[in-house]
Amino acid sequence: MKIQEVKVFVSCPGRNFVTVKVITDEGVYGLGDATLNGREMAVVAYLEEHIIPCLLGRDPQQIEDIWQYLYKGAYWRKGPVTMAAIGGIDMALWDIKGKIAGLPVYQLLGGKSRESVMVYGHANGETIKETLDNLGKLIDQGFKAVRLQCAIPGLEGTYGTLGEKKDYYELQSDRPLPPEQLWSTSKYMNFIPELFEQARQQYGYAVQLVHDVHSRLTPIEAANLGKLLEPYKLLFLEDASPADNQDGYQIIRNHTTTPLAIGEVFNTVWDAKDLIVNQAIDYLRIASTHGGGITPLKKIANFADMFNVRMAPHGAPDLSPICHAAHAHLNIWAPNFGIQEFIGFGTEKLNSVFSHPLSFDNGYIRLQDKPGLGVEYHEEEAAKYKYKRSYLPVTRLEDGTLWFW
Ligand code: GCO
Ligand code: MG
Repeated sequence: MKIQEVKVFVSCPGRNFVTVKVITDEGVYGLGDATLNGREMAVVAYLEEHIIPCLLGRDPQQIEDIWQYLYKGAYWRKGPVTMAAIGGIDMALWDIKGKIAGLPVYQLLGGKSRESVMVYGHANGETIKETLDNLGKLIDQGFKAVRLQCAIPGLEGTYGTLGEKKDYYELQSDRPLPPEQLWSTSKYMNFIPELFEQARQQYGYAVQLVHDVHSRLTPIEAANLGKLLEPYKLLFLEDASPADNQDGYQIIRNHTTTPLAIGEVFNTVWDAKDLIVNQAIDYLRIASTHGGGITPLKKIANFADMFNVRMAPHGAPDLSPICHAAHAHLNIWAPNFGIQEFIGFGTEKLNSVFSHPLSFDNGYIRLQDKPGLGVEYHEEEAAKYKYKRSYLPVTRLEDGTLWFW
């Protein structure tokens, strides 16, 4: 069996998705997600110019060797563009292997460790009341865990709280440059504990709660926030601080027992090695797409397991259903699976482009048994939705200073 052709599609059924299709000379094909939000076309160029020519004629069943060739064989290793490109190819190769074997990918990884995958939803709001009303709605839908994000009074457009009202992505159709948002650590720190205080008063402790800081705090500020939130027993505090310097997490860890999650911007195990070995975090959020595919994610999960770190893959809507399916297979298998972020199955438009094997059942994701990843990509539908340039927002302090993402 040989790789005959690799196609790259960019489509925008609501958001931009980069989809890879690896086609073999025997007709079997595989699909992968190579979407890098806001940098989509850089990955397309990397795939078309630097990866695809090297793949033609190779045996698609040699997943490990192809991964090593694309990662270790390249002088310019790592980075989000490179790893998303490799991730898209790797997923497609696992999809092919599953189709050849007639088995779902989780069976190839080692089989089921559980029947279904626990998820957390998102409750966002412009006020505490709105956020908590949305929490109530998710609990009614069966969610056992929910992330709470609320706009900070006095700070316009806090990231992650605009929800369906005015999505930051939609805001950009007539604003082709990155939107700008304000940040004030003191306003935030003085407000967030109240959100969780009221959440616990209203809904008790049965529901698991999560909060995403989006890397806006320094380690000592994050340590302080972790302490302030301890009474509310979070499942985890996400991206409390950037981890470009992994040592920073030791400062947070030394001061608080609030569990910590990080990793949605990580690309290789090296971004997390010290965090894992020093047991400075509890959940690792690296995505299959951005971490180079299923091959490295399996190894990272096994490595993290030795240090009591559980997997909680990034599940934002800017990852395509192919990545969500890859996560479902990994999550069903991983002995140290923790929880999956889940924001719903998307719009009709999205579902006309991708069919997937996932369903939501009372707080859990179920995965239908299909060979490979179980996703279909409808090329004609996809062609209707052209790529649209988009940016993630930029953050500034109130005096104009550019701040951490
Ligand atoms: C999350 C994330 C997202 C990201 C987005 C970037 O926890 O889901 O923080 O909101 O910012 O996916 O592309
Ligand atoms: Mg996040």
